[in-house]
Amino acid sequence: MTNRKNFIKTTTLASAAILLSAFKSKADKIDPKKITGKPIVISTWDFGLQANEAAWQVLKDNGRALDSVEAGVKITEADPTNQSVGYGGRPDRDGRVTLDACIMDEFFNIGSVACLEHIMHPISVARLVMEKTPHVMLVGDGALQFALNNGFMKENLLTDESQREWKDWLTESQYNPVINIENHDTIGMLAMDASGNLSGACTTSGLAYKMHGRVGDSPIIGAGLYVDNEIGAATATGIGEEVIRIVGSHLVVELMRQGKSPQKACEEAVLRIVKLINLRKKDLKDYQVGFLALNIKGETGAYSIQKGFNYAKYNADGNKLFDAESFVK
Ligand code: SD4
Repeated sequence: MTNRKNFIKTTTLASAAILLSAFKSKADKIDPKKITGKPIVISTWDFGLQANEAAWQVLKDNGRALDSVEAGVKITEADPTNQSVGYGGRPDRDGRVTLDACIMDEFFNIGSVACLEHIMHPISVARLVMEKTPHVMLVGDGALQFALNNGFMKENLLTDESQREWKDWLTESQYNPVINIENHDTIGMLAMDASGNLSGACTTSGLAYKMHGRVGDSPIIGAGLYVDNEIGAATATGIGEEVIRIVGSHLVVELMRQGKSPQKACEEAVLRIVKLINLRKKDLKDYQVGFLALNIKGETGAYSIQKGFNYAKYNADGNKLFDAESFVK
């Protein structure tokens, strides 16, 4: 007689097999040879152009999308002139540069770090969390210890320029992020490689002069980044609290699953945020959020609340910068 334990074991195995075959048969329907728009990489803001160059080096040699997004955003992380990502990032109100990053591949592998200090490449630590630990997210001291144990160097990430600006800010200590300026430098990058597989990466120092310990959307899988290899991928930039509220990148991917184009999906996610800002009786002019999306056909979309959001796209046509449409014209 089948006892309960065996029954559970058999039914669990059977459901796993059904799920796997459903997953496989759906994936089988997509013939990667028929995807014309690959390889492709897109990333947020104008410095995405430079990051795309590094990502493209990997993609053009038939490299993996995962390797391309890591290589791409590392360029931005190491750039001291970019004051919202990695080295040179604006500090929190205590003068500490704390970094958030996450990465996701075509197998739903995910890794993330938040509130990580002193490490130039949080994206690579996030990848290591994904590949070497049973966890998906490490934060603060734990993330730093993990990085140091794995050979990352402890560095001072606060540049003279960012320190000077922070000291100026301290004289008034007004916490009013200036849209498109103090919160406009996060890099979110999405790529599809020559095999038709998707990956994404997102990395930031977060909002300038945030409270110590504040974590935004960028390291939160589903909020700042989401990738579903059968559907597409999305990433976000702007005020992370608003993105988290609607689990934005996951929402964009789910809208694409329902048949929306990447453009329509980004627009609908932005409209959702606008609706909630109005519902909470906040002033829309204080908010900027932008979404960027890529589907498995290689189509892209981008939309933001305010004007000023742009993104870089590198495909067979070259590496170009595009202005996103916005809700406020
Ligand atoms: C955050 N979303 O920490 C990030 C900031 C950002 O472009 O995207 N800036 O909320």
